[in-house]
Amino acid sequence: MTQFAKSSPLPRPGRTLVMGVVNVTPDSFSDGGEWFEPDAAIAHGLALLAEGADLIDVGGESTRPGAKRPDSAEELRRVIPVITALAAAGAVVSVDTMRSEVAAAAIDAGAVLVNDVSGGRADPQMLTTVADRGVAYVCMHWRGHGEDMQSRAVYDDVVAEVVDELSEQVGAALKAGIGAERLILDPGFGFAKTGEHNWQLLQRLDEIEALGYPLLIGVSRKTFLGTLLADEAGRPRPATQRDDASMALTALVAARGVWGVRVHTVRPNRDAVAVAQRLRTTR
Ligand code: PMM
Repeated sequence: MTQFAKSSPLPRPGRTLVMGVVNVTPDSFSDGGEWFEPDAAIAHGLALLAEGADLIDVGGESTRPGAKRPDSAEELRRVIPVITALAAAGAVVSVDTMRSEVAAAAIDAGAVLVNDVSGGRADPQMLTTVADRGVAYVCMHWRGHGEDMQSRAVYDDVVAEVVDELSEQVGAALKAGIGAERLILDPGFGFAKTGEHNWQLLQRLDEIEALGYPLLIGVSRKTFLGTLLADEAGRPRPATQRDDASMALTALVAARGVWGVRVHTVRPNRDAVAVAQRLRTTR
């Protein structure tokens, strides 16, 4: 198990970390409803842990385009029992939330990383909450909530604009007091991005890496892979049948040494990381 203590620098074990996803939601695009009951979510998290997940990311709000937000009481009801149980079982837990209130309760329940897909833009208290608690923070590129985010997928140069906007978000995080050694960046694949934007970001990942922070890559099961793998009639490949393609991308980004991948299946992605790592370290 990767050591990931509060108030200490991020673990960097020399290979890409694998973050397994537990969506405690009725409506996530990739696995909506499958793990909505707390017992099912806990069992799923434990299964991912047994497969070798370095972290378990627990979320209670679907961020799919067009999704309606649960209120914070409902989000807390969804995630806190699951985080409590997984942390007690020894998992390194991250909480996928845009709300400072949920982040704070999740940290109290044992989470050691806050994965904020809004990168501090959704809740003005988020950055100071994370700074005060001294936990690690995933700062993702974000332009707005799910209900209208795809209308914001307009760029002259997506990579340059993501770099600029993420730099702004990083500046705010540092100003709020989050230690640079606890920051992880994420380009936000599919968040106010078309498939073409996602491919450009993957192609030019070096420009995001140049910001100098560890990178988390979340492409698992996303729509652009469904489009890539569409059948002859043009029907996109369903989300749960995109895992092999997701794993291929894991191998490619692990080969360049990204800090982590956020994925729905753990064992095949751990294997992909092992292959990439073996090649990377062969002289
Ligand atoms: N994607 C989703 C949710 N949370 N967090 C980070 N850091 N990066 C992502 O790309 C990301 C995320 C949406 O996917 P899901 O509904 O399958 O969880």
